[in-house]
Amino acid sequence: MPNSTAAPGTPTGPGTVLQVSPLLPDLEKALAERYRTVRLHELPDPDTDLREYADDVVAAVTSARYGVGNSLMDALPRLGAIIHFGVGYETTDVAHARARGVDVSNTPDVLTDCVADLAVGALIDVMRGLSAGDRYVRGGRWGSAPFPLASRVSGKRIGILGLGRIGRAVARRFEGFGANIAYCSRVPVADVPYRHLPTARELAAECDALVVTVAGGAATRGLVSAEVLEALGPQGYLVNVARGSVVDEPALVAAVQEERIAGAALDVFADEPNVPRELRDSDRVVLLPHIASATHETRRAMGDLVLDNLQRFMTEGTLLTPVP
Ligand code: 8YV
Repeated sequence: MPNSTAAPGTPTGPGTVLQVSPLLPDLEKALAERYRTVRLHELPDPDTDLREYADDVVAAVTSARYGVGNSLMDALPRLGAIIHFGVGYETTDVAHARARGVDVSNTPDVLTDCVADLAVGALIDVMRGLSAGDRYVRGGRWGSAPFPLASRVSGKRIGILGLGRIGRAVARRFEGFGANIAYCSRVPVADVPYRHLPTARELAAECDALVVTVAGGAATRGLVSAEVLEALGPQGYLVNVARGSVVDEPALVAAVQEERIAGAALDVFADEPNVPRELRDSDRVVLLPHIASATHETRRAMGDLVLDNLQRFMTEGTLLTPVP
């Protein structure tokens, strides 16, 4: 029988793993083979049906998109770990988890290269008009109207908003483009050769392209405001591979429509999968369905890191990559 009085964080007996959201098929299979796993999202009536398992759940596996809400956490008396598939974990209230003795992990590092690759590709796309050029050829317009000239990428001033692992990887890549790189973060980062600017507005005013790589959550909500977009200006481009919440989306829509910025390449949105019609209708915007980490290699590595965290927790009661 599960010990319903065990302190959170203490894996007494094997315990049940709660899978909170859909995950990669291979990861779901491994969870089901290795642990007694309950898929919350597949229960006919999750709130009621969970009661049958709640006392036995010791770990929850979820994705950056869903996290674990406080009421779910509170319904699981033996919960000791929340393991996220993804580097972002703003959908889980970490302070609430810690207060309950629940440890939290994410999947850093393994996705850094792919996210940085995509940020660079997205900026080249919007500045050189790759997707727009593709639409032009497919639409049979080649030959009837000239394709407009684009903006050079090499040698430009690139501003990185949030110089964490992903921001640094983006910066390193743009070094190869002879870019002049500056960044904004709460405190200057030691050991980087890039110029630090204290505010997003100052950074935007001093760059040709602003690449957003800062973590999501309350602290960064609306950081790319109307004022920041104004500072970026009609020759400036925005790339967002972080979270839709970081950008004031209505302000961005207005800036795109009124041609107050040159363009934007967006992998994330305020209300995914819903993308404002004004953005979908604009040729100055490159739109991607939140795919920055979505390669076979990286998603496999993220899944492996989830399993490694879970195994460590189930055997030793600790996590391999706890969130800071
Ligand atoms: C994934 C992400 O799309 O790592 C993150 O924070 O946003 C992406 O890598 C996400 O984990 C899937 O839910």
